[in-house]
Amino acid sequence: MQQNIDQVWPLEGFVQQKNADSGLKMGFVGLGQGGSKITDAFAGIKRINGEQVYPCIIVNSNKGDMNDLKNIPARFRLPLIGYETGVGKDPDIGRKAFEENGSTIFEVIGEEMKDCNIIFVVNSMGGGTGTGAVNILVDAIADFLHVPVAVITTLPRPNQVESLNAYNAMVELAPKLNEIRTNEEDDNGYRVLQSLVILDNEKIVKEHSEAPEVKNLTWDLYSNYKVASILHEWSVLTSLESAFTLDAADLLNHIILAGGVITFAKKKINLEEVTNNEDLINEIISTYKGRNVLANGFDYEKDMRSLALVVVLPRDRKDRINQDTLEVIRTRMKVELPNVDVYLGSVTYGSKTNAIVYTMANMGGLPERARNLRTEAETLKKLSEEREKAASGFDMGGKIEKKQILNTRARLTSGNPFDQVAATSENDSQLSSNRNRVIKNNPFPKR
Ligand SMILES: Nc1nc2c(ncn2[C@@H]2O[C@H](COP(=O)(O)OP(=O)(O)OP(=O)(O)O)[C@@H](O)[C@H]2O)c(=O)[nH]1
Ligand SMILES: [Mg+2]
Repeated sequence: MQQNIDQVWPLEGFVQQKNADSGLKMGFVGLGQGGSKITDAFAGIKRINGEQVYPCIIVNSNKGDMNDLKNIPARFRLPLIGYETGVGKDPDIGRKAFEENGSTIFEVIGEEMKDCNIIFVVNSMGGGTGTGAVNILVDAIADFLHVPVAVITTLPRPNQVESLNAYNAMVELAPKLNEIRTNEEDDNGYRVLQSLVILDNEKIVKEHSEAPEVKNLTWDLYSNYKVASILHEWSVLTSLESAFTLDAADLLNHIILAGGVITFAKKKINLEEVTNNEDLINEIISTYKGRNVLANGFDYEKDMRSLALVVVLPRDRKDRINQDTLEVIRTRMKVELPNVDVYLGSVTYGSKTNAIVYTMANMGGLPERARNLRTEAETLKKLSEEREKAASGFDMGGKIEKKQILNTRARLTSGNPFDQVAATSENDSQLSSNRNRVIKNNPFPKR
């Protein structure tokens, strides 16, 4: 597999290893502009021969917005016909646009993704297209395609219109994580939404502007490559041979398809610096609590249900972690997180010095920003109403009475002098027909 995305985003060296493959068969459907751009990053993940690893489709109203995409083939850029000028940040119109065009879109998704382990619907909350379409597409895939469906979404930076749109769509989406519907054919239950990955744009923009992790990339592309690379690296990790594997089925059944919010953490440990085994174990265990670049404010103690942890070790130093070490880690984590199921694995790669620790957790609760979204939307709405009330406005006061100074002669003479001039019987009828014509074209309603 290629070692970078779009020649700009480096992936970890193990993706190039012999036999490295994508252990998770994932499909991505991007809705609206943000959703399309994130999906484009997944479409940039290629095999050595240039073939795309994951099937990707995007849907958008505005054709101009599709021009920035680098990787999605033209036949998988599906337009919302009838809404070419966009939907103007109105999710109700976005939903309608998707419903009217849904039949073709759903057919293409079915053809391309029916064999996937999971389909990710990808959108950015806040606008009209992605925000309006996300819930109906999740329902449609869950109910009619019978392929597990998850969502990757972004929360907007606080903004009166976008925060409210985002909140209303999240209120509909998040409960689907707990919702089990019954399949009429076999009476079996299925979960509507398997998992939810949240990117908090406010956090990402802030950190990116203060201390960029990668230079020469704008915050949006940075966040898109970040989520695409971490999911892909996990997918490859599950395919690598090892004595202590965490395979794709474990990851799917216990983390990704378990009805929760998914969080990721990744840490590099320089084994030349961390020589003591106890220190190494501490470093590994603390990974999940570390810097989570996508979103923060998770309550790990209260909300974590299950955790996958894989240590990637330099081949020459693979003895640093053996089955015993993994059990020490498991025991220690049991103390720290008593009710959490922990799935451990370890693989090797060609690096000389660095170990990489990956964690993926299934959480039974939302990150802080999402939990506070209602308050945020309400506060912004109130502020805007107050601002409107306090604004100078456009009221210039009532009209000033103007005293008419009347000409004496006019006052003495009554009636229309022209009427009087035209007072022959012939002219009379002509005048009245003219007047009728003028009145017919009058824009103001008759009183
Ligand atoms: N993380 C991330 N967020 C993005 C990206 N592009 C746009 N956004 C954010 O997504 C939010 C919604 O904007 P869009 O995705 O353009 O909205 P849309 O779904 O196309 O809806 P309309 O334009 O109203 O039809 C905004 O808050 C953007 O800042 C991106 O590439 N990455
Ligand atoms: Mg748009």
